[in-house]
Amino acid sequence: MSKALDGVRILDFTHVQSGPTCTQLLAWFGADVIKVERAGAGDITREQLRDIPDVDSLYFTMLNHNKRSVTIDTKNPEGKLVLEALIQKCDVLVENFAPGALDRMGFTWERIQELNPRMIVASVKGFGPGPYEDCKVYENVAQCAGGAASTTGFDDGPPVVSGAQIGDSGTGLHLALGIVTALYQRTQTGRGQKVLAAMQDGVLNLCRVKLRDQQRLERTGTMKEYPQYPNGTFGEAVPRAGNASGGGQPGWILKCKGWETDPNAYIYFITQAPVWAKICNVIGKEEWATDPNYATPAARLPHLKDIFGEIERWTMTKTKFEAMQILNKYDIPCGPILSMKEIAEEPSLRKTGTIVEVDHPTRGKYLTVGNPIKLSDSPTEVKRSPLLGEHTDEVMAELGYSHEQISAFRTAGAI
Ligand code: CAO
Repeated sequence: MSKALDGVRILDFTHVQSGPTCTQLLAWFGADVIKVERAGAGDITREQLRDIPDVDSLYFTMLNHNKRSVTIDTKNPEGKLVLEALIQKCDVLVENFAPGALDRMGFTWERIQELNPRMIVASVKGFGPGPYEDCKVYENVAQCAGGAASTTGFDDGPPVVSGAQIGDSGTGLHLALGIVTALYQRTQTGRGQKVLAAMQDGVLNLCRVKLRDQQRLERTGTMKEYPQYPNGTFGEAVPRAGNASGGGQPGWILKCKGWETDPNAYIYFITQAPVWAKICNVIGKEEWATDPNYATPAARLPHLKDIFGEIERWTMTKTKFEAMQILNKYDIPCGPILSMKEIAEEPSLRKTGTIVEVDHPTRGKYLTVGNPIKLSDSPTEVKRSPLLGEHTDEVMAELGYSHEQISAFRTAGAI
């Protein structure tokens, strides 16, 4: 079966997490992704957080499926020649080097355009143009600079970063969309273009509702769905909302049976207005359905703490899965707090390919997250990540170099 991005060739100059997540997605959609790495070392994540000595780490393998790896020294004059040949042959160059690194290699936008005017040059940077544009950035820096950390956590504690890699993988997703959009525009203009996804921008895009709340706070001085209402105080900026629901449907995380020993025996419970009467029935507080202090969403807001306390008395008598089963019968929105162990063992996620077992020649079998985006006409087959330089000869031959030329490049230290 054909793939959505069949025929698209990507020169993948990415490393660590943000860029590799982007090119992995493109590879899953069928693009030929040629990862250029430094000879001898490769992407730094190959050796980071290793669980097996001398074997590519899970950090690397889980971010670089379906790619080919070539090793080129891009600072070697002959290495530059090979890179030029690749630029001429590829549709997209994706990179997430520190600001200016590509220019320092001699591959400015102008030079790349000279070599291939159809080339799309896609970059992840920490910040867009402005005071911080020259800064190196990692995940948590982006979460802090993009508004996620100041709005995450509890009111009486410090800012908190999320386990979701919204700075790295989130920006990789944004960049992937930019690339396919630029590829589409190229079908009409014939020209390449620059695509930039700044990590601060990506995180802020995902924190859009908090900028909404900043303006609501400035206008009204309060936000009734926040736990600070009605007894706490609001300052000038959006506060940390604990586990409050981001929208107009109040929610909170509640203890379930076993919470004393199991750190994940909790459920997220949403007191959605249309099912309020059903919630009252389930928890045995039928009178709340008609009591004017509880009957409407507005009347409930000042009592949310008590309401969740009462619901929790009920959830503590059930496991999170029992509670989920009962509540779903009544269409009451809720979600169990799943541990990574439970997710890894969940059969339905294996069935859909969201969790995949992959075999690797030196590591053996391991689990990974498959393509979360399912296309009916372009199914994803997750293939193991490449060994360092595994495809150097193959790609050099495709570029038209003879056996002798490849040997000469190798002797010169270019590849
Ligand atoms: N051959 C020769 N040199 C190579 C090479 C190759 N194949 N590949 C890379 N290099 C060189 C680069 O040219 C650069 O050299 P100069 O500094 O002399 O120009 C150097 O390797 C290292 O690049 P770097 O500065 O990007 O790497 P770093 O480890 O110091 O920084 C990071 C890493 C992630 C902080 C930085 O790349 C960055 O800020 N990237 C943009 C934001 C981003 O993507 N962050 C998310 C990372 S995931 O958490």
